[in-house]
Amino acid sequence: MKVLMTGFEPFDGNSFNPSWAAVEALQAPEGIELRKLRLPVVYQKAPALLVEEMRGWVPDAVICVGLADGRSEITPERVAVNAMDETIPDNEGAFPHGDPIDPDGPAAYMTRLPIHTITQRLREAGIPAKISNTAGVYVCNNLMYGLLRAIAEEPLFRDVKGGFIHVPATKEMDPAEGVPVLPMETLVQALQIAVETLK
Ligand code: PCA
Repeated sequence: MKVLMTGFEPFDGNSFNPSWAAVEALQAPEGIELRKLRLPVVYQKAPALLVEEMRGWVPDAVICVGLADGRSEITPERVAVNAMDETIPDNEGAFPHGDPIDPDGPAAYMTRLPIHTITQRLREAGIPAKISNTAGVYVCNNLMYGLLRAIAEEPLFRDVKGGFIHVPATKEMDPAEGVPVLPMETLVQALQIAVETLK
């Protein structure tokens, strides 16, 4: 089974993004061929780079990972919405205020990952986890929307399982006081479990 995993470069003044660090540290579970892609926090580029990689390799599954600073659990995302509206610009200065990702696209796309099973297995392993009902309105949501649109529209990707998982901050990024953190090993273990759930 071929699985593509992505994480993000740092953004918003941070010098570290645990999403990419966790993906980078992940070992391919038995029977899984794993490819990893580090994506820029840029609305226009992240989904395009992902879809380009998918066209070249056609994975069976795609798990995109991003940081959700302030969350205390691993949160598999249920839905991507057709909006860009964060209070900070992306890493190239794009700063949309409520614009649609795709003016002709549907309001939302639902995940194609088994998020209930993933969440349950994470909890069984003692990892704090919860399904999230919003991936936000920033570059992570934008990437998830682009991924699910490609799966919905391109016949090549018809059977691809795909979706997004947000992870909490870790101490390596030196978060502001009071921001919940999980150990980096826990993030890596959580992604391992998520990938194994797809087998
Ligand atoms: N988190 C941001 C973008 C990149 C990342 O790791 C988000 O949640 O949109």
